[in-house]
Amino acid sequence: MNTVAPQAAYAARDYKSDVKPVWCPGCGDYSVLSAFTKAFAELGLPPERIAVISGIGCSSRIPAYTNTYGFHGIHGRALALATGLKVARPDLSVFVAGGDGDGFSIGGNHFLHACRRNIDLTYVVMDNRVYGMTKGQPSPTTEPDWDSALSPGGTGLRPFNPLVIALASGANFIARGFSGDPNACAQLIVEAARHPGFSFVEIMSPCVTFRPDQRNWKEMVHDAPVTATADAAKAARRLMTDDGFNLGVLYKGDRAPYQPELKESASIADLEKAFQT
Ligand SMILES: Cc1ncc(C[n+]2csc(CCOP(=O)(O)OP(=O)(O)O)c2C)c(N)n1
Ligand code: SF4
Repeated sequence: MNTVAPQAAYAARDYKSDVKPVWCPGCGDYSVLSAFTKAFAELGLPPERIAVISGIGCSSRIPAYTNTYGFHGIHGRALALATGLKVARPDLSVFVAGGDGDGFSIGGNHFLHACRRNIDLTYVVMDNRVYGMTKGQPSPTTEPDWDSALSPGGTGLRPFNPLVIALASGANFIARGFSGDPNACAQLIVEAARHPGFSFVEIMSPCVTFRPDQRNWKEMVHDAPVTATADAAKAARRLMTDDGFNLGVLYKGDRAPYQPELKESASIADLEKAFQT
């Protein structure tokens, strides 16, 4: 990551905006916001050297609540925006935040290619296995038997395993956290940001309104019994048999990040002229 030398000591509060979050009381995303600001303080980055980019969803509101640069973009396009920004401004530390619907449904294709490109970005998905903002539709990570008014009897569909897909697509760092432990999540974000290339952190963040059953996650999560591996085949075997509740850094690859050389681009007027001929 293109971090700059810390110029002053920062506290987590220095990265909080004065916009009050509108999440439901008890939503896991409050803790993820706190994890982000703690991580920024630990990284010692001046707010103006950070950009937080998101799509649309409850979780995608994060940029409004941080006082770094930010862009609350369009649904499923956070990684496309962040890729363009990082390529144009490699001096910025670019963080991407969003939900499982944003990242794996409408944004699924961008997720695959962001992993494949391995640009130096830190992508944090607040996975609540539901579309919270639009009132409870199943997402790609929803359990097949989750019965709800909008999916009576469950979808019956096999859920997506984002960590396995990230690994197969080329992500260079893969971790899972739980919002119930914001300090541990902050550490994962710090480690992800320091690791070169595309880092993917899934944070299990309960939607207490549409998935009150997820309050049980605090009893189900546990530290991964193994330390992170750099061996993709070994990581694949572990992730394929993962119970979905293992927390920690699960894969740390050594692929060199992609950073295209910046070239002087043609002006719009020149491009228009070229198209007309
Ligand atoms: C192009 C487009 N399609 C659909 C929507 C409606 N929409 C807004 S947020 C959302 C899903 C949000 O779910 P998720 O990303 O899981 O975030 P959460 O709200 O659970 O944090 C959808 C379908 C939209 N805003 N734009
Ligand atoms: S609907 Fe769910 S995800 Fe959205 S703010 Fe409420 S608890 Fe959080």
